[in-house]
Amino acid sequence: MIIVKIGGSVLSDKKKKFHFRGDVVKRIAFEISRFFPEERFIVVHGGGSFGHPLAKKFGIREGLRDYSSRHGFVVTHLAMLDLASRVSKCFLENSLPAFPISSSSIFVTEEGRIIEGYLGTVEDALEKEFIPLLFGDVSFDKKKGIEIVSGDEIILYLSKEFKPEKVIFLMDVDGIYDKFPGGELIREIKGNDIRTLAVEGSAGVDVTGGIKKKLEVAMELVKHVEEVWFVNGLVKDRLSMAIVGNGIGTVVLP
Ligand code: IP8
Repeated sequence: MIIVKIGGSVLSDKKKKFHFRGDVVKRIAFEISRFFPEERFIVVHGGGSFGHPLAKKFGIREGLRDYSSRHGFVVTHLAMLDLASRVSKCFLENSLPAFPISSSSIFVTEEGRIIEGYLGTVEDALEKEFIPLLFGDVSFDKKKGIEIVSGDEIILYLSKEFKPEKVIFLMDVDGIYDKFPGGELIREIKGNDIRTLAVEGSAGVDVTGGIKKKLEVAMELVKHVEEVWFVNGLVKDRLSMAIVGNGIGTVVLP
């Protein structure tokens, strides 16, 4: 099994509200169609310019406070459903049955970390040769009432449960740099060496931590996964190359 994260910065220009790169997502789906169904996939996508600006506007991460936060919770979820439906249609156009599953319906968080998950629907979808399509979403949270559950947190949870051979993060740059901007691309790094890197931020609005959070997740992921790839999802064939194992990007190894 391979888990692919389509980063929000690949799906959309995070600086433009409700921006969607349909052509890019169709091409990503096409690349996956070369390997499916012989290889099983779970696809997770980020919030991009659909989820993050709304989560920020309504202060979702500040927890449940008043009617406005409830309103914002619904509006943010609806925007993510809209995005997931667009992604799913791009997959269908490539004859891939990507079935959207709302993360808010199957995960419960505590301060944004998943503490309970119902994976029966994901398992059923996999068993029946669908591609489960999950996405960063709002969540009901044990401590704060409401929160955001990021796609990266979802990938961590799924990887602990399903132990995929690979997790591939699609981003809008070629991989992880030792310094950004201006540094060198790191081709290979061990999970434990990640803490030596000084990487900051992400472009546009990102309420769930950007590249720094991704690296923390990668450190944790290599305890359950053999290879974690970071490749450029905007460049044709980078995903395919990572799938076959000779990718251009950064591979994090245990
Ligand atoms: O882009 C965040 O998911 P991420 C989802 O994977 C929302 O961190 C709703 C902002």
